[in-house]
Amino acid sequence: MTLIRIPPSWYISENNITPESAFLNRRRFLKTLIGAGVGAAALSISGCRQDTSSSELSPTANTVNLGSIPRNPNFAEVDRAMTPRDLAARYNNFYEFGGNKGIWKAAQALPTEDWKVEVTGEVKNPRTYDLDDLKSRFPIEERIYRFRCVEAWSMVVPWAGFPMRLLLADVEPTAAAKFVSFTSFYDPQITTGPGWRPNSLPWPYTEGLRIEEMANDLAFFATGIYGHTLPKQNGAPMRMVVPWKYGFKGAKSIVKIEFVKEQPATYWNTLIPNEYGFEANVNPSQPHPRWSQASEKVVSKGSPLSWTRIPTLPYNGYGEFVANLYA
Ligand SMILES: Nc1nc2c(c(=O)[nH]1)N[C@H]1C(S)=C(S)[C@@H](COP(=O)(O)O)O[C@H]1N2
Ligand SMILES: [Mo]
Repeated sequence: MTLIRIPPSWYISENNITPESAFLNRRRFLKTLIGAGVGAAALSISGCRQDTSSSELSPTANTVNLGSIPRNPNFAEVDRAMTPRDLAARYNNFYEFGGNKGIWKAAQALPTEDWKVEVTGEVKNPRTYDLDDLKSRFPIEERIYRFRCVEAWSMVVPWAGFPMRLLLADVEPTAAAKFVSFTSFYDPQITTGPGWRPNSLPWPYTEGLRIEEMANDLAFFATGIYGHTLPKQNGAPMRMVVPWKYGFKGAKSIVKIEFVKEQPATYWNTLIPNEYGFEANVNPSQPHPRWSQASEKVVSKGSPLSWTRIPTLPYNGYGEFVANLYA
């Protein structure tokens, strides 16, 4: 049972972060951890050995070095320090694998082999991409983006991937397509996070954008981070990154992209609509109903968690790229 023990420092150091999952009750939570432990134990037997020099499982163990990736000069740096790789790999939100930040071991149960991404709905060329298709059609670049969670912590992360507009051009939405719905991997046998009772939470995790938002150059599909393929806990093998919006808009481990006529239902907006809007642009002057969004904690060290508090920027500092979408 040692595998299910998540270092207590991750709980203690978090006591002044108000989590999105505050509504999840304690008993569900414990049950979740037990379920997660089974997944982690199974993994350590099947054993992926990349990057592990000792017997200790590392949070980046399942990743592969991507070699040299061109860095997009428009997003080559930001006005704050890069988050350490190990912290971004250990401090996560991925509720499919548990209701706290320490889910990286549980997330190793995510099966990423033979991954497929289905693109469907209002498009001229519906397609199902496998990872080789994605790699050959969409050249990978690196972008350093600020990353702001609605809970008021933030990071600076070097993503590898491709702009969503390239996929748009490949599938050609019809004139009827006004919104896009993104669906994350979900299998109740594997994703052992909160809500194990059928229908207790709106799984699978879904997110949505207006089609103009998806076409914006900033909107990105990440397939890597820190020069390596994504760790499972960060949303392998492909996740959304929309840096002018709160982090929950960036659905992980995408299996389906559907072009639709109406605004689609999304996970957090379905659960608590008055706290998690569909648009969810980073906005320091619009407080969350339970806390201020005027400033943020740039996390800089993991255990115990430490951070610098700085003012939050409108659109997370990306107004020059996206403000025109909301004029
Ligand atoms: N499928 C899925 N995607 C998700 C989440 C989740 O729980 N499930 N959490 C979101 C939230 S709240 C945040 S802040 C980011 C966290 O991404 P990171 O763990 O890579 O930093 O992922 C987002 N994408
Ligand atoms: Mo978040």
